[in-house]
Amino acid sequence: MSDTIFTKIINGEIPADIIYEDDLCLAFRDINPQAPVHVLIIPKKPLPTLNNAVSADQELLGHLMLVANRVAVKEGVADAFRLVLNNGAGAGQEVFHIHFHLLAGRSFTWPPG
Ligand code: DGP
Repeated sequence: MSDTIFTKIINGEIPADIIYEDDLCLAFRDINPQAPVHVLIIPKKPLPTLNNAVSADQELLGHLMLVANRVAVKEGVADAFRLVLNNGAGAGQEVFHIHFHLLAGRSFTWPPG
């Protein structure tokens, strides 16, 4: 399978506004923000969808959520943010490399569109 745009960002082949990085993951600003704060948190491991995750990924997936909270604190939005994972094209997934959207800085409605 060819590299997604996110693998290219991980490899430094295309630029991104990276605000957090560690051995397991990366967080950078979404190119098409849907809220004043819109950050993507991605694992460095190229899992296409949550369907591809296995038990061995449990720690990694939990780590992504803890990093999302750390980013929210850093961005000053820890009191109110939305964390979204679109799984599959039917749910709006466009980049097939697992990512959480961290959205904050405006009010949100429920259910989401
Ligand atoms: P999703 O629809 O859940 O697969 O979200 C993919 C997100 O990725 C979408 O909000 C736009 C963002 N995105 C796509 N290409 C790039 C890129 O090259 N750089 C950055 N920073 N974000 C991108």
